[in-house]
Amino acid sequence: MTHDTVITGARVVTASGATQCDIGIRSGQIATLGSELEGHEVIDASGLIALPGGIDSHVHISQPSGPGIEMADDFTTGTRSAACGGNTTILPFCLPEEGQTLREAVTAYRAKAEGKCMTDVSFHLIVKETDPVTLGQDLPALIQAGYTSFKVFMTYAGLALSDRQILDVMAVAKEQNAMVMIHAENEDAIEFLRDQAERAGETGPYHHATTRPVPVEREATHRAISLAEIAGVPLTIVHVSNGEATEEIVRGRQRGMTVFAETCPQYITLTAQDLDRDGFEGAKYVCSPPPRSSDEWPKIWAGIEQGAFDLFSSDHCPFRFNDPAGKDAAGARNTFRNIPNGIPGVETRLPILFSEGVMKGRISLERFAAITATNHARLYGLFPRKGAIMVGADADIALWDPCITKLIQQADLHHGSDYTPWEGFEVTGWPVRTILRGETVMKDGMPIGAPIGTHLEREAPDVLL
Ligand code: DUC
Ligand code: ZN
Ligand code: ZN
Repeated sequence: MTHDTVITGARVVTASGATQCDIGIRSGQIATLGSELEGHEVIDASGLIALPGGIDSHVHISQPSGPGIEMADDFTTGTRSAACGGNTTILPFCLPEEGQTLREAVTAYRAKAEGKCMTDVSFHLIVKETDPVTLGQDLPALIQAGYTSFKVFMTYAGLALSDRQILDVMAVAKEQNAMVMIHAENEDAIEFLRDQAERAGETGPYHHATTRPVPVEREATHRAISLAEIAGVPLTIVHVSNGEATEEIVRGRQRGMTVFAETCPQYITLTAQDLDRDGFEGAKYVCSPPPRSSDEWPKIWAGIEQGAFDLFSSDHCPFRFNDPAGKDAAGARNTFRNIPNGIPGVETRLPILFSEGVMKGRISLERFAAITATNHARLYGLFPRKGAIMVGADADIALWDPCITKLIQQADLHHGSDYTPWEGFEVTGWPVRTILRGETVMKDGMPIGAPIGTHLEREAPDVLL
């Protein structure tokens, strides 16, 4: 039987190996991997690399961010940018607004995304309340409905949970077989350092970094893993920024804990000194945990290379720079405390890792596929439908040209933010075509076609990576 589309000539890479073959696509799924396949449409991918479409499992879009603050991306621009960066699925967080229940928040997010997306989407929940209705009814019902992962915070007033609350939430995850993701930074320690800094007049963007030093993250990482051990649940530590936190993860595993870890491009390419740029420029780099010293980069690379990190995500959390609803919020120039936390990066995540990791010989293409797509699908209940180029999976494929060398520039990106933290950063290798369920959604840097992205219900996490 012929195919709707055949991709010929590419080197086809999965997490478990690479080969030269044709990819035959029928009804949006991969029907055949073989040679001399026939199709109505033939995509000549000679010289290109076919990778599983990227899955970015850590993205913030249209998230409520406080009075007067607005995220730079809605689902139209966020998923457009994701598709142009070689992604076919993203997992944004669903944060209830003040007074909204978790279920109401999910309904509202689904409505915001409906009909707008150029990638498939699925939502992690954010649990910020531990009242009986949330933990006894809403959370179990939502997990059963396919929202099988949620994030809890150890920092931020209004979001941070106490240790007891985290344990109570973990107990629900255990009962319902869901994945707990944790933002590990010690809120009391940050508050102590922030008060000290402000009293000393140290209020510029750079002091966002000095008031969230490595021990703040290391201690919380250790505590999070200990709490998961006490509750008897697997855990994912998101956005790990430094070597000492990574050591805590490795030690937890050595004790027998099932703990997964994620890192992001900012922790191998940016530093705290970026927050110290002239004037208010440093605000462009304010995110949490903050970028560290470049001494930490090799430690994060060792974790990427040797397996401490299972996931490489963007933590795309975009605000506009020249905007009172963004980085230039009321009071932000008076103290770093008021600068919205987060940086854009969904479009540049994959090119940065491809260039710095694969092209510089630090990681194999197979490992690239694992930490940018396959592991995300497994951990968050999307495998085998997503995350691999294999028969029966959705035909979610990114075609990469490893010969393109270019400078990352805001002018070429498709997000809603007005800057990129990687302006002028040179990369080799760029996705030239993104295919979602057999349909091309990006070609040669341009988004294509209607927003065909759909919402994905998810299965339980596969913790046997
Ligand atoms: N944590 C995130 O995961 N994203 C942006 C800001 C933050 O603190
Ligand atoms: Zn976080
Ligand atoms: Zn985040």
